[in-house]
Amino acid sequence: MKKIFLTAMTLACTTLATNVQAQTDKTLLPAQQELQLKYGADRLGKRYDPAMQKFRENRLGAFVHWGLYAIPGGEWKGKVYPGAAEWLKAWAKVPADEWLTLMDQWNPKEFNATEWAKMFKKMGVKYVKITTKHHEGFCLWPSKTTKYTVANTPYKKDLIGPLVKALDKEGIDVHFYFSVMDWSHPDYRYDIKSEDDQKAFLRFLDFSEQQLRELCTLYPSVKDFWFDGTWDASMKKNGWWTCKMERMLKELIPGVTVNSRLRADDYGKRHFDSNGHMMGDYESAYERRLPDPIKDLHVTRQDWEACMTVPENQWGYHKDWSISYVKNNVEVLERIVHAVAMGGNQVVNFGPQADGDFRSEEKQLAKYIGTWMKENGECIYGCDYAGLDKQSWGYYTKNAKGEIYMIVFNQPFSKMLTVRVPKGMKVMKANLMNGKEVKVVETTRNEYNVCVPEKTFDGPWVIKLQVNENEKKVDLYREALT
Ligand code: H76
Repeated sequence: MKKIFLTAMTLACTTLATNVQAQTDKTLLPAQQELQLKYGADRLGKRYDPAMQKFRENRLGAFVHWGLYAIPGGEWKGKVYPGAAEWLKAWAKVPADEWLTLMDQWNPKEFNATEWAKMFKKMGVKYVKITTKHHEGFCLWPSKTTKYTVANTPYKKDLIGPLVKALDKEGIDVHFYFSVMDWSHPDYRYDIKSEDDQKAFLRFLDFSEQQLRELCTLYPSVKDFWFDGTWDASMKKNGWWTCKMERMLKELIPGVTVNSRLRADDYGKRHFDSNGHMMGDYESAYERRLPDPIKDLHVTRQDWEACMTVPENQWGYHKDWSISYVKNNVEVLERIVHAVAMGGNQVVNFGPQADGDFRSEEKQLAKYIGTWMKENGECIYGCDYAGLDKQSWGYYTKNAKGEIYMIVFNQPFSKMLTVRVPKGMKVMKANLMNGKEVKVVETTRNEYNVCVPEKTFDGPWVIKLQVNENEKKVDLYREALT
């Protein structure tokens, strides 16, 4: 049964991983009932090549949303709009031509790629996702495909090139954000309602392809493409293009990773195809939210990456952060840990000012995260879902050696941290990150209390557990005998 299905998949797709694993068990059809898709998943299950392993092990990234919207910073003609600053053109109903005259003011004199790379290095991020072009259509690189680029501003110079170079030098992977939806292009269509619409949209898709090819040629060290603005009916009716682009990028940049948001299948189904298989290399639907640590454990079996804003919903620079709740350092950290504890990555957003510098709140946050990561990063990088039931004190992660970390966000009054383990697993030892041992008491079958240290820490802190799973095998053996 599986064999017939695999043969069909091989015909339809260029690549096929050896690991066949269900992605979203609930939605999967039995193999023989699967629809034949031309533009469905190119692969079943996770990718295990070195580039994908690197993507996964990175775990912590930064997002940079930078464009013309940084100039008005959420304010248009004296009115401050509380919506996302990078959408100001839409909130204030500014016509495209008028919006794009902001280019005359684009001159980020304080921009210093080396300083940016150093800040991110100190923060402990392993990759940075940069908006090469957001919905407004303004390109941060001197594209030959349009006049709306940095080349035609007072600044004149490329911004992507120096950033790629500086980040590469620090050993930080560069990921490109690319919005397919483009408010600057006359051929963009939200929907296809006539033949003319489709003709125009095909021209637009060709233009987008040229831009993507250009990015690959100019900056071949790019590691990932993160697509956005792919939700319109026009895109859903042209799923073939998303499939074509993923394959093209993979040919141009060996090992490149692509997010699920790019893709739509033959029926316009997005992220996961009509058979329930994930398209692209990792799920990118967790935007400003995270899977539930108890109910959504299915994500631990796939690759996924979440992204988050520091205020409620501001990606680009907004001059007034007082209009919405701003997450504190610990909340940002908790979202990073929460993602890794469920086998995902977390990307923290930055919205640089129009002058090329970062606002003080973001610099301070980067510093805080960096200090914490320096001390405790081993519970994040290369770590994964630990397979233990979530407890109210915080989160577990597990490293490649099978050692388990407890990341404590809520200190219990009891001074005891409950750890429940699967049958056969034993907790042998518990240590703080400074090496100091803490007491572990076995309280009942498969349950332990780990004692909170006398002197606890200002912020979230970490305990490393040595566990012994040997007994599990013995148990299974015994069970097999009886
Ligand atoms: C909606 C939307 C867009 N997706 C986020 C990642 C931001 O780029 C936001 O503008």
